Amino acid sequence: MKLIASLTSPFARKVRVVLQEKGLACELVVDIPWNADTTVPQFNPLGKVPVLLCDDNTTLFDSRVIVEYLEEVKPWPMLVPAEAGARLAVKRWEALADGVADAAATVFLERKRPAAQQSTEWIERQLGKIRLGLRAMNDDLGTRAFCVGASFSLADIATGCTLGYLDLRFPELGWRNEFPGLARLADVLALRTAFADTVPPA
Ligand SMILES: N[C@@H](CCC(=O)N[C@@H](CS)C(=O)NCC(=O)O)C(=O)O
Repeated sequence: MKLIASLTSPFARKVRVVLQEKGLACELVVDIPWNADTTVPQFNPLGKVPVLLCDDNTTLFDSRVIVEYLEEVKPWPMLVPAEAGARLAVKRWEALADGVADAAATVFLERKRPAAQQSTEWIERQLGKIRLGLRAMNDDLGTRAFCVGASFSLADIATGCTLGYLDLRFPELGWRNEFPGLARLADVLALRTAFADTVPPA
């Protein structure tokens, strides 16, 4: 298997953490989809990373599909619970964490446009999603050690990757002060090898 990914993408990081947690070998092909020489559209018509090239030449995207595939390929350690209620809760967390990362990436890109073309209304709308999303996750987490139930899951991975992306792109946000539960979770996740090995480069 090969994973086409950029090193700063929170979605690609989620897949890389899952691969490592499961002990699955996969060649990493770094490709920045914004560069003129990107090969990503050859594998994903949407031009987005991550893309997984399977050994039978199938291409898989997006990150949620890839993670579901990896869970099938190697069910242990189990990152998505088998029980329906817990499974839905994990998928919901993943959707929320990915949504916050999406809003953050949108703000990052909007702020890179020439100042005269930027929409402050659009940026505020996305920042609102980030704030409300973080608040919902922090409230849901409460004092538990993990996002869903009593064990580490894909929900923690998705959340950790989104928080890592906020640290990278929005250090001024100060989310740790406002959301201490998430800060505690991020500190615990940072101790895992899979997280430490995939910290996005500054
Ligand atoms: N929902 C997708 C989101 C992927 C995504 O937005 N990737 C960004 C990098 S963080 C990208 O490749 N953007 C390039 C583009 O939009 O053209 C997933 O989970 O894989």
